[in-house]
Amino acid sequence: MAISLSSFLISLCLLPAVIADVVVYDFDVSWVYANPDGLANRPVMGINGKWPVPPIVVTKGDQVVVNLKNSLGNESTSLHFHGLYQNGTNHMDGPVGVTQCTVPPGNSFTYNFTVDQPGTYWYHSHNKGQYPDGLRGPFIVNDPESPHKNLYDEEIVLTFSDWYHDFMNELLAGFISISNPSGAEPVPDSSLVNETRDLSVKIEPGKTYLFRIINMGAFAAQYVWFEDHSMSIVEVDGIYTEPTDADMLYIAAAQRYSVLITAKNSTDANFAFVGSMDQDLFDVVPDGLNPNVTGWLVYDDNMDLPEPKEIAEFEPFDDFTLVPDDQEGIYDHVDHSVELTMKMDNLDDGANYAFFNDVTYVSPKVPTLYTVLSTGPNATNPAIYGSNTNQIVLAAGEVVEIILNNDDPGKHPFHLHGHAFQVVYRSDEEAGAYDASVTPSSSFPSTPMRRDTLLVHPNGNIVIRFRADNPGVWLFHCHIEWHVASGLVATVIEDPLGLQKQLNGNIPADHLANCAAGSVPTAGNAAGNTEDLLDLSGENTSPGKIPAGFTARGIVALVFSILAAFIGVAVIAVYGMSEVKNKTH
Ligand SMILES: *[C@@H]1O[C@H](CO)[C@@H](O)[C@H](O)[C@H]1NC(C)=O
Ligand SMILES: *[C@@H]1O[C@H](CO)[C@@H](O)[C@H](O)[C@H]1NC(C)=O
Ligand SMILES: *[C@@H]1O[C@H](CO)[C@@H](O)[C@H](O)[C@H]1NC(C)=O
Ligand SMILES: *[C@@H]1O[C@H](CO)[C@@H](O)[C@H](O)[C@H]1NC(C)=O
Ligand SMILES: *[C@@H]1O[C@H](CO)[C@@H](O)[C@H](O)[C@H]1NC(C)=O
Ligand SMILES: *[C@@H]1O[C@H](CO)[C@@H](O)[C@H](O)[C@H]1NC(C)=O
Ligand SMILES: *[C@@H]1O[C@H](CO)[C@@H](O)[C@H](O)[C@H]1NC(C)=O
Ligand SMILES: [Cu+2]
Repeated sequence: MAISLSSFLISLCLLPAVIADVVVYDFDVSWVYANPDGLANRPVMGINGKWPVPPIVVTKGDQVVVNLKNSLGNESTSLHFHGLYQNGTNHMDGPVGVTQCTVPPGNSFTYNFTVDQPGTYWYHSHNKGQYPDGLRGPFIVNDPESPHKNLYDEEIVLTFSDWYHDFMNELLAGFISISNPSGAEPVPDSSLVNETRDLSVKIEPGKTYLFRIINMGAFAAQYVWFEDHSMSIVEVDGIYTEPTDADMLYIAAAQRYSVLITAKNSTDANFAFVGSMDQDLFDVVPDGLNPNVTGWLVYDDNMDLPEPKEIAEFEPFDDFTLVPDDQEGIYDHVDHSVELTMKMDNLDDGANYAFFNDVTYVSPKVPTLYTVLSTGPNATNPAIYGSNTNQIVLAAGEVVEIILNNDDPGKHPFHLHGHAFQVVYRSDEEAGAYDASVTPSSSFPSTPMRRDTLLVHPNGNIVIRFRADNPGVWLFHCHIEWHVASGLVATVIEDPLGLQKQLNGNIPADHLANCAAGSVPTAGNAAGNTEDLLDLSGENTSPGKIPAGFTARGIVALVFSILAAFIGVAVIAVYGMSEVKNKTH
C-alpha cells in the first residue's frame, strides 16, 4: 500500500505540475455613461462598451495577454497590474513615463506576462491620475495549492472605492493650482461597493466564504466590517498569512485582504456590511456627504435588508501584527539603506506639491526604462535619470531598506511596484523620524508581515525591507492619486545592467510605436541626450523653489496679486478663492 501510493505520487510528479494556459483579454477602452451612486450620470472609462470593467481572473502560472485598444478619442491611457512582480517583464508594468510611453487615442498596446504568484490584485490605468474615472478592476490569481483551500467553500470578490462626479483631469487642474495653495484634496462624492451601492451578496447557511476585498479608490481608505460575522484574515496583498481574526479592517487605497467568513446556520435574518471612508483624510467634509456604503449578506431574499447599526468608534485590526504563512524570516542584514522624508509644500507657481527629500517627481522626457536600456554601463549612474525622478539605483541581490519619515500630518499608503516588502517597523502617529537608537532593529519582528502597500501614520515613520532580486524600474509612491500627481513618487532602478541583459532587443514594436506616435524619445538620459549622458539640459523639471525670505503664503499672495493685477481684478482673499473653487466642483 505504502509503495503503490508513493509510486503513484512519483508518477504524478513526472507529469507537468501545472498546465499553464494563455489567457487573452481584448480590452477596448472607451467612454460610456454610468451613474453608480444614483446622484450623477457621467461619462466613465469602460471596457468593450461596459462599466464596471470586467475582472481579470487567472490561475497561478498562466500567461496573460491583454490587448489594450484606446478608443477614448480624447485621452491617452495605459494599464498597470497592481502587485504583480512582472519578474522578467518590467516593460509590461504599465506606468507611463517609467516603463512605457502613453497609449494615445486610436493606438493599441499589448501587455504580455506570466503570473507566478497567487492572490488578490487589481488593474488600473497608470496615466495622468485617470483610474478614478473608471478604469480599475479586480485581478484575481487562483491557486490550486493555496494553504487555505480546504477552509472555504466559495469565493466572492468585493471592491470598495471612493467616487467622484467630476473628471479627474478637471479636479487635478484645480488641485494643483495657485487657487489651492494649501493642497486640499478634492473630497469624494460617494463610497461604492462593487462600483455600486446597496449590494446584495447571496449567502448559503453553513458555508464558509473567502471574501477577496480590494480598495480600488483614488484617495479614501475604508473601514470595512460585517455585522455579526467575524473575519479571519488569510491573505494581504497577495501574501498568505496565518489565519488571524479581525472584526474590522482598515483598507487604504490599493490594499487588499482575503478573509474567511463562515455563514450562520440559520436563515432567519440578513446582515449589513459597511464600507466607511476615513474622513480624517478630508480637509473639509462637505455638508451632506455620506461616507458610507452598505451591502448585505442575504440569507433569505424575502427577509428585510436591515439598516446598518451605527458604531461609536472605529477600531480596526492592525495589519502590522500579521504573520506570513511561509514564515519568511526578517532580512536581518541590510546592504543598502535609503532614507526618504516626505513633506508637502508650495513651489513658486503657488501650487502645493509633495516631496521626497525636497524633490518633487516630474516625469522624465525619456521613460526611465528606456534610459536604462540605452545607456550601457552608464545606467548605474544615478545622475543620468535626472533632477526630478527621486532615483534610487540598486545593485543585484542586495537587501534594501527604505526608511520613510512622514513629515506631514496626513496618512499615506505607500506602494512599491515589483515587490512585496517586509514591514519591519511602523511607528505610531506623531513619532517623528525613525530613530534607530530608540527602536533598534533587534526589536523588529522575526517573521514580519509582507505586503505591497503600507500605510504610514501622520508624522510617523515606516521601515520596509526587500531583496533586489527583480531587475526593473519600479515606482515607489503614495497611492493617493492626488499625491501621485503632486509628485510623491520615487523611481527604484533595480539592477540596471541585469535589466539590460533581460530586455535589450526585447521591447515589442507596438510599445515603441506608441512612443513614436507621441514623439517621445526612447533613448538617452532623462532629457533625451544620447551624446553626453551627464548633460541634462532641457530635462523636465518642477516649478522653482520659493526664494529664501518668502513664506509659502507670502509667495502665493504675491503671485496671486500679480495675476490679479494682470487680469484687472482685486485681490479678495487667497483662501476664500480656494473655497469657491471647491464649491464649484
Ligand atoms: C472626453 O470625452 C468625454 C466623452 O465624450 C467627454 O465627456 C469629456 O469631457 C472629454 N474630455 C476632454 C478632456 O475633452
Ligand atoms: C507573449 O510572450 C511570449 C513569451 O515571450 C511569446 O512567446 C508570445 O508570442 C507573446 N505573445 C504575444 C501575443 O505577444
Ligand atoms: C463584485 O464584482 C466582481 C467583479 O468586479 C464580481 O466578480 C463579484 O462577483 C461581485 N460580487 C458580488 C457579490 O456581486
Ligand atoms: C453550524 O452547524 C455546524 C454543525 O452543526 C456547527 O459545527 C457549526 O459550528 C455551526 N456554525 C455556526 C456559525 O454556528
Ligand atoms: C456612517 O457610519 C458611521 C459608523 O456607523 C456612522 O457614525 C455615521 O453616522 C454614518 N453616516 C451616515 C451619513 O450614515
Ligand atoms: C524573480 O525571479 C528570480 C529568478 O527567476 C528569483 O530569484 C527572484 O526571487 C524573483 N523575484 C521576485 C520579486 O519574484
Ligand atoms: C559614460 O560614462 C563614462 C565614464 O564616466 C564617460 O566617459 C562616457 O562619456 C559616458 N558616456 C556617455 C554617452 O555619456
Ligand atoms: Cu499620499
